[in-house]
Amino acid sequence: MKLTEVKLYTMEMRMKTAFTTSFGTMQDKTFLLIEAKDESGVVGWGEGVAFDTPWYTEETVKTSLHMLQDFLVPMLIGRELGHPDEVTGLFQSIRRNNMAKSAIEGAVWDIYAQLTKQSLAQAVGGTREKIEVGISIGIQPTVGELLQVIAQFLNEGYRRIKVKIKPGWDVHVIRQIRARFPDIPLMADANSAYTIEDIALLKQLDEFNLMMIEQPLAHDDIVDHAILQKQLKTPICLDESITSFDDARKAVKLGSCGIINIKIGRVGGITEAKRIHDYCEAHGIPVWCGGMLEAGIGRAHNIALTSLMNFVMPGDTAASSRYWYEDVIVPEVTVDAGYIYVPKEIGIGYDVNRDIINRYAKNVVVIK
Ligand code: OSB
Ligand code: MG
Repeated sequence: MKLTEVKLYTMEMRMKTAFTTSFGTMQDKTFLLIEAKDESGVVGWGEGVAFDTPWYTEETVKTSLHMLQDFLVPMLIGRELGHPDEVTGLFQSIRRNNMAKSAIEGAVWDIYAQLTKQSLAQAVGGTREKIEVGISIGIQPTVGELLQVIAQFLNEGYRRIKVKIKPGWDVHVIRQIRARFPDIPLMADANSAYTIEDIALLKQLDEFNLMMIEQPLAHDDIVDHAILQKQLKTPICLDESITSFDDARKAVKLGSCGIINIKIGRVGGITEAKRIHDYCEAHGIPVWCGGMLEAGIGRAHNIALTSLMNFVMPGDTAASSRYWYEDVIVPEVTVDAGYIYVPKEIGIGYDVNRDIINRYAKNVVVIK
């Protein structure tokens, strides 16, 4: 495998509805698509999951573009690669910038799957035929509206409801959800909105039988989370705090969480995501696949990863139509009775729709 040309598309697509978390609201989504060509002519696709603001992590679309254009892609072009796992090693000399790394690494995995005539799921070692799907619901203007949105997604078959919380939108909201839906699989994601001073408040969430509380404390913390976890019955799930295999290993050792949300972009690629998956499997830590409001290519990569056996809890990778009027892949991702069927076709298992990509691409950079 040897890359000869890489195209970086800056996409601008408007989501059907705004998505609000404790850190802000997003609706017009800017993101990168990566088209990488191998010397044999095979084309692989990757998606950058950085947002245009550095709210979730420090990366943005522009920092990703800079890293890819000036450092990461030039390291790969013209270099013989035996396996996509080698990309992570090559990128070790570059600090962090995990979403930029992952965008091109995903395209290399796609090429590798095609060259070896496997589906991407098979190439990563996944064996599930279908994966369980949950939904992540942003903060709504009123609790009444939130209850309506939850009812609608339950009706569409989603198997787990995740709601976003923040100070002032937490215990009373969860109480009303539980009053209306006493038995649904329910969890809350704070996106780092609390501090260790909030232990008393967070302990109040224990009475609602949540599957987990996701990332209550600082985005880079595992120490306070370990202190908090000792005082909570509800498992903590770490998202932002896990940016690598070593982060996961240390968090598990410290007891900072009972569950890990794996996002390919946050940890720097599929290879690192698999390592975290395997470590957690060996240590009895359930994992699930988080989402970054992806378009179809990122969604397809998430589906392939989630076909690994320790993805035992429903993920956030919902149907394309939950986010987009039209997706960049054909067919779009659909959810059937709460499951996505893992494609068996060679590569990502969806066709890329170039008309749509060209329509929403605001800029294209070609690197040879
Ligand atoms: O914390 O998981 C998160 C969306 C944007 C940034 C961070 C998060 C999320 C979500 C939605 O929860 C996931 C999705 O539906 O793709
Ligand atoms: Mg999260």
